[in-house]
Amino acid sequence: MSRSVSVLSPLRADRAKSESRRDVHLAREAALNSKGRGVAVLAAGLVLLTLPACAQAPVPPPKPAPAAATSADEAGGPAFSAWLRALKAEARQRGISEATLARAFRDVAPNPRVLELDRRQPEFTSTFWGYYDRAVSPDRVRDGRAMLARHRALLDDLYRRTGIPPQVIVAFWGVETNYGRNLGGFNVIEALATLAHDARRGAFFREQLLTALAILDQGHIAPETMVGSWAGAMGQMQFMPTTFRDHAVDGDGDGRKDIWTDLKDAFESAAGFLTDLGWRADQTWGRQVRLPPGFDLTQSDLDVRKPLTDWAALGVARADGQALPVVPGMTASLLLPAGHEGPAFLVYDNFRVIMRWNNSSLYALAVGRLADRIAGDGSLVGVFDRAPDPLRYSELRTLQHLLNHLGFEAGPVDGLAGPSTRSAIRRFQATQGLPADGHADPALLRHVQRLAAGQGSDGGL
Ligand SMILES: [Ca+2]
Repeated sequence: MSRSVSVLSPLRADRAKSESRRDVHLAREAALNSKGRGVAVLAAGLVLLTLPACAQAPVPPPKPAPAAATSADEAGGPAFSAWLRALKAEARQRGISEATLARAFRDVAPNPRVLELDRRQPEFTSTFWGYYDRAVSPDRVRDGRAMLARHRALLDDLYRRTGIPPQVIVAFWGVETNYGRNLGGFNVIEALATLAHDARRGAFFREQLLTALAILDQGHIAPETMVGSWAGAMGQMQFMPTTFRDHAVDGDGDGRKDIWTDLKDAFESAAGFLTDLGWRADQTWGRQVRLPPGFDLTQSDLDVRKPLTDWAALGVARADGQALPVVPGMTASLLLPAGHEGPAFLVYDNFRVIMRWNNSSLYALAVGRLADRIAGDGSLVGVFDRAPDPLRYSELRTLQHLLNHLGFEAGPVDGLAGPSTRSAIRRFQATQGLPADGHADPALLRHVQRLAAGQGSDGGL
């Protein structure tokens, strides 16, 4: 085997930690799928290839294992070696020192595990409960409250200067790395070099790699301790290198932006990033709400924005039944992430700020709710079926095909529950006398299949 294995084995001992990150990434991808985007560039700089695009694009077969290297330069084989020489030449042109390059790339070779994680294709779409109950678990809430208490002085000082509430910083920290317990077990330079050398999204990851090298060259962190996710998200708050470049802050004034081991730097950087993304200090992210009987569910869409006063006029109240706050000029959207039988949320501008950090409404709901729980709020109000069956991606495509077949115009059969699919579901639900929440789930698919098969048969399921 190449010598990279022995060098990286301590990191690979952390694989179990990176596996728990995987669920977060899967949920991110599934949520991105619902946005109907091919390659989504997240605000944090994370790029995640969405699965249907993944399924449609020609996916190169896994590369053979690298041949045994005879020198560090040849680690990963001659093709990688030649690619690396060109990469280093570009890095030198950007002013990165020879010493940094030598140290950063010592024993670096393409990591098959990174490619494996990059190419995985989950079978099931994410459900709200599947994501939420892990991201906002009782342990996560308890630990978050302990972390809030432990770092209170630091966080209060940050709040006074930036307006970002302490519980919001702690919630991002909890969702991103479980309060620093899971920074990812990958050597960032090796992971990024693997993805940059790979053909699929090489240009994006090449820029991330060159940026990571500049971060090393500036002395913020040593190459050996620059660990991150398989996709190169780094430190306590999982910043991609370009996010670090544009938003990281030296909180303690020691000249280094150490978002890996210095919490002052990490918290300050998160607050700076949120400020740059447009966080409004005078508002929260949103809240759980109660809908009146007979509410027009077609209004539940992130694309529908109304003043709070309009929602109140439609009978929307706080979850406990109290009236909504009256804030002139404040707009909100209504979300039913688990369909009409699940909880309802009104979300505000700061919800969209969270989605600029990570473009997933499930992620944003988890961060917002975890922040509220850490600050002392109770569980969601209501009794819900928390274990609905997830829908397979293949079933979502079947659903789209059948909706099109029945004349409901769901758009391309792409396995993405985007706006056109949701609209088609709403129209179908309306004709069937079902609550028009636009929510795709196995029960809806069975209903559509029955209709398509005619005569009320079970449609072959
Ligand atoms: Ca510092």
